[in-house]
Amino acid sequence: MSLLDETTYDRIRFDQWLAGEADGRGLSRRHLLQLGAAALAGAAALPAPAAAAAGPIVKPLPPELFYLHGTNAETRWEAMADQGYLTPADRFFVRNHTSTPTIDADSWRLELFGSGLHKQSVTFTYRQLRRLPSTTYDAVVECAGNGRGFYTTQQGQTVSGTPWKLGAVGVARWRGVRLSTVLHHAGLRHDAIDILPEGLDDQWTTGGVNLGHVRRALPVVKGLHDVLLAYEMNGEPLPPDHGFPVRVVVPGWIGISAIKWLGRIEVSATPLFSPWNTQFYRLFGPGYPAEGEPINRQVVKSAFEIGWAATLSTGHQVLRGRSWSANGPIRTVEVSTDGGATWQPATKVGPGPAGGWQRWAVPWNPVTPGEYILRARATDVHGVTQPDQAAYNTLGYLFDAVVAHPVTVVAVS
Ligand SMILES: Nc1nc2c(c(=O)[nH]1)N[C@H]1C(S)=C(S)[C@@H](COP(=O)(O)O)O[C@H]1N2
Ligand SMILES: [Mo]
Repeated sequence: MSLLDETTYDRIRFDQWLAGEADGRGLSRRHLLQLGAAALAGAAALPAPAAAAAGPIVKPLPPELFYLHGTNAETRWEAMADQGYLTPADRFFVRNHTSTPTIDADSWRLELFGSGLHKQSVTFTYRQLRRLPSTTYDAVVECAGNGRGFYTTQQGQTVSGTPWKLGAVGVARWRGVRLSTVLHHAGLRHDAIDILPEGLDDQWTTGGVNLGHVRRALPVVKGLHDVLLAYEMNGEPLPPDHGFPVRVVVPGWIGISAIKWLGRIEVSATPLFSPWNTQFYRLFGPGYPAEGEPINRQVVKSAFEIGWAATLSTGHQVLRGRSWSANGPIRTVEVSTDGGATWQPATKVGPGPAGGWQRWAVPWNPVTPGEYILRARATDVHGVTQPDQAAYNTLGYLFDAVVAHPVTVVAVS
């Protein structure tokens, strides 16, 4: 059992939290158990965000690149056609609990504090962070609710939360300083076990309860392993919507771990927890205990780089898409254009490293105009294949089923 594994970690901390050993900051067990019953009401009952003058998202959101969902913007998959391996920042999805804050890098400070440090508190300026040795890697950021809309539209089930199609995912090249470097500079005690990064965006209120700043705990072992405090995305300073001046990147873990607009990190010698561990990002519903199951790592998914219900032409063409898995690289992708009766293997395009995605292509030659359903089904290196049905949970996380993608084929005139 390794705390590097999100499920193991969550299970252990949750038990500690129930036993009163983990600091849940004001969350009561009674409150949590109500959630089992009320999970459906949870995210759906979000009050409209206080309208910031500039709107919740700063960057342009042209309708050909994004679907809008309240404070969030979803990448349209047709906007990934003809793009390279990385998702360009101008079309990367945005998931904001409230609004993108405006932060001045010169006056910004990162504060580390808590019982896991030798000193009471240590602060870093933006300049100081940028002077520390840097690391660059490519990593997926994917919302745990990506694909949620298909629980309803494809499986006829009621879920709460943003009804994303498959566009709440992106891969970027992140550059920054390793959290391990920052922790060592700050003076990490050997008995430190948990860290809790917290955002500088507004506190979040849901169901009439102010849950405070967006934050989610992770174990020090994961923090020392591969977590990055990123200040660049695809070779440019982080855009405001993606966490300027500094965000957390947690490879393999669900999107909520990647705290944007990082302001404070609690480092603790005792277990830490937040509502983003106990109340959200858990699996609730029939078949799950009242207190929910810890969420697993992200699941295997595939998407065509084609618009939803797009119009295509008869004749020779190439269908392109991407598949990804948090378990490791993608081994195979199969595509069906005939309602799942037959499947043909797709050809891999370019690299498909662990922690990223695999681009693929398959030729198609529809002769007859009409309505078609495209399906793509990936299998990862561990042999995990996308199922026909995703396992239902009320908050609609981890949709992994093969998606039935409708297109209309018209005759070329
Ligand atoms: N401070 C802060 N960090 C945050 C969030 C947020 O609302 N506030 N949203 C989280 C969620 S749920 C996801 S999926 C990712 C999305 O990252 P992106 O907006 O850069 O795509 O950021 C995470 N980090
Ligand atoms: Mo998310």
